[in-house]
Amino acid sequence: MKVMINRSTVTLIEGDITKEETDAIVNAANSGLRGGGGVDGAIHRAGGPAIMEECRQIGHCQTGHAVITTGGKLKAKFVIHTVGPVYMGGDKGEAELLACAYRESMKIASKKKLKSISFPAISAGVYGYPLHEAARIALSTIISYLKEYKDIEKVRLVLFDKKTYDGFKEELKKLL
Ligand code: AR6
Repeated sequence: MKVMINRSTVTLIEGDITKEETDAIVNAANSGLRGGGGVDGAIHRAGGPAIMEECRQIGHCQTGHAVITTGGKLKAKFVIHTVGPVYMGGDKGEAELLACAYRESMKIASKKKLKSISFPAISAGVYGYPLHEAARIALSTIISYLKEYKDIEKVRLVLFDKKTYDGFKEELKKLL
């Protein structure tokens, strides 16, 4: 599914983010930037040890913030590592922190003059964020950013399985 927001496109696809050829892919990291399972593990495996070495130098990233490294062996030139919130019932500021993780990632991309970026479903795996809520926050944050800033031309949401893809698709339809 693909929609236009001003002059930018937002595309939902079912797939593996490590295969993306956008300027940057976003990693759903942890605050220690130590690597882990899920999409984080997949990105470090595919990108090789150079990315982890840069993460070690950076050292830390707070929840809702983002940092950038090169893409190592990936086709994407950069990896933007952001840390989504662990879902703890929804009344611990999770929604704002999740929105912040998307916004900060896009801000870094803008600052680096990148034109395209791919996101996974941040916090929707091990961190336990309910899929539909996570999708609504992701999409509404991306759309409002693109309405305000026109520099990023292409945003792709790369969803790992059909259930996640369908959840995002339903929420995107509701937002339009
Ligand atoms: N491409 C795209 N999406 C993927 C891929 C992939 N190759 N692999 C998994 N996903 P998660 P979180 C999906 O758990 O919830 C890590 O250990 C997955 O199906 O990766 O933010 C970190 O180090 C799900 O829909 O991230 C942190 O400790 C989505 O990516 C913690 O997990 C996010 O799931 C972060 O948890």
